[in-house]
Amino acid sequence: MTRQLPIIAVATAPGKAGVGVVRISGKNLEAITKALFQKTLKPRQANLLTLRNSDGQTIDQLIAIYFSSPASFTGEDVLELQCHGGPQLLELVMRRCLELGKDEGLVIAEPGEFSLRAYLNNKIDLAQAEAIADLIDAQSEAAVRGAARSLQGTFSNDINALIEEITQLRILVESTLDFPEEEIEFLENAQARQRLLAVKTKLQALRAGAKQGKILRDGIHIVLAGAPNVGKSSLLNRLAGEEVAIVTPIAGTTRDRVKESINIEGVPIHIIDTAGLRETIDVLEAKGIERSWDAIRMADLVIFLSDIETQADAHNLREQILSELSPKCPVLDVLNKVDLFAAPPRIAQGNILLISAKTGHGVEALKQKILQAVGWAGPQEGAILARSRHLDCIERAAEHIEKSEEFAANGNSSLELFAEELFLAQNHLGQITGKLLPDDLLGKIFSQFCIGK
Ligand SMILES: Nc1nc2c(ncn2[C@@H]2O[C@H](COP(=O)(O)OP(=O)(O)OP(=O)(O)O)[C@@H](O)[C@H]2O)c(=O)[nH]1
Ligand SMILES: [Mg+2]
Repeated sequence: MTRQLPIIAVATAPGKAGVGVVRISGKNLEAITKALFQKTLKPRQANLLTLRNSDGQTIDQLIAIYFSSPASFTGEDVLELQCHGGPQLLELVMRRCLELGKDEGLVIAEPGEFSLRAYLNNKIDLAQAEAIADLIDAQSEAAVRGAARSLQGTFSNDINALIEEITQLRILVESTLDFPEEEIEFLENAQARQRLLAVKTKLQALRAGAKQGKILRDGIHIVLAGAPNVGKSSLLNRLAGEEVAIVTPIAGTTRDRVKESINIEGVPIHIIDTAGLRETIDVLEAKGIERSWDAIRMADLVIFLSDIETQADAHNLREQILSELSPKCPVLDVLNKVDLFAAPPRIAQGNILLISAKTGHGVEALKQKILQAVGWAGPQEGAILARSRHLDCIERAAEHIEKSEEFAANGNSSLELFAEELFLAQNHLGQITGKLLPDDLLGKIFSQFCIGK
């Protein structure tokens, strides 16, 4: 993946557009530029130029901008060609560039290779490179803002500051180890205790922020589950604001899973409507129900829907669902069809939500409950976008800090173990920004990017 050859790719999305950008990056692009336009270009200036094929015929009139290393996105020389945005035209431009860049070894970029080069040349760190991909994929305004903040380095700066704090603590330990004759207990050293506390507090704040950031990036996978005919598909349609699933009075209408994504307060919510759960001899329906169970097992949150008129039958089914779920997965109990009653009936259990998929009654409250159940803390000043990878690293770091605290409390005999745990915590944090990340993992992360990024 870390080739030294110059690379080329279309940087804009496939399809027709006013403008399409072709980007070339390499150690030295002067020769390629000269071959394309018969001249060298002053860096950072827009040049209106004509690209011609081998017969001298015009391929396109375009704007070319040359960025000299290291002042470019990748840190290498970059030539950006702003062409007209037709897929065929861009194909011709690419082909001509490859032809004229052949002697220089110009090749088509691999997915994520521009960002990888930016990372390897220290233009951005790994969390920032990931933020570029996340910014492009962002599904809501809040996600765009979060990704932009991560890209600007807000998240990385917090990580680096924490790594620095741990370094300071390690320096303190090392100096204590160097002077064993000074028989003060390490944690009695007020500075050490204070520093450890500061590290813990910061780590907690980072973890909370990353958790929110992960929800904002990945969203929540919700499964609508329940007996046939309770109104699961009607609820999906209500939440989606359109008729995505078929609704009929026949029990067993939904056979396959129906998926729809919406967003609530900027949080992406991926909803799966499933086949109603019941014993059946219908082979097709049984297949659908099997898929319902698969979806339930994978859910971040299950909405267990019952019909207010037949709710008494639902108890066993609910127990069965609970037995299939991980204990971490919340279940929201919802009773549908309250519109069948002139006045909303009194419900004995406090935590059950009453709704009507038909009239929309209670659906806004349900949306709020959904966000609450998955721990969404609402829009936050300075929120970032985060990935599970980041959260894993933070949680591992937190485990090591916790262990370190135990060792430190054991007195000076365990101080070396204390220092070791600090070192491990630092390592995990360093993996977020890419320091100390194994190469294979690096390749894996960048290969998930699209070509041209
Ligand atoms: N009065 C009333 N009827 C509803 C409501 N929600 C759904 N229904 C009706 O209940 C019937 C079943 O609705 P669906 O949404 O298909 O139910 P389902 O749970 O998806 O059913 P299956 O796909 O068979 O499992 C339809 O006739 C709906 O019109 C509601 O809030 N009030
Ligand atoms: Mg249905």
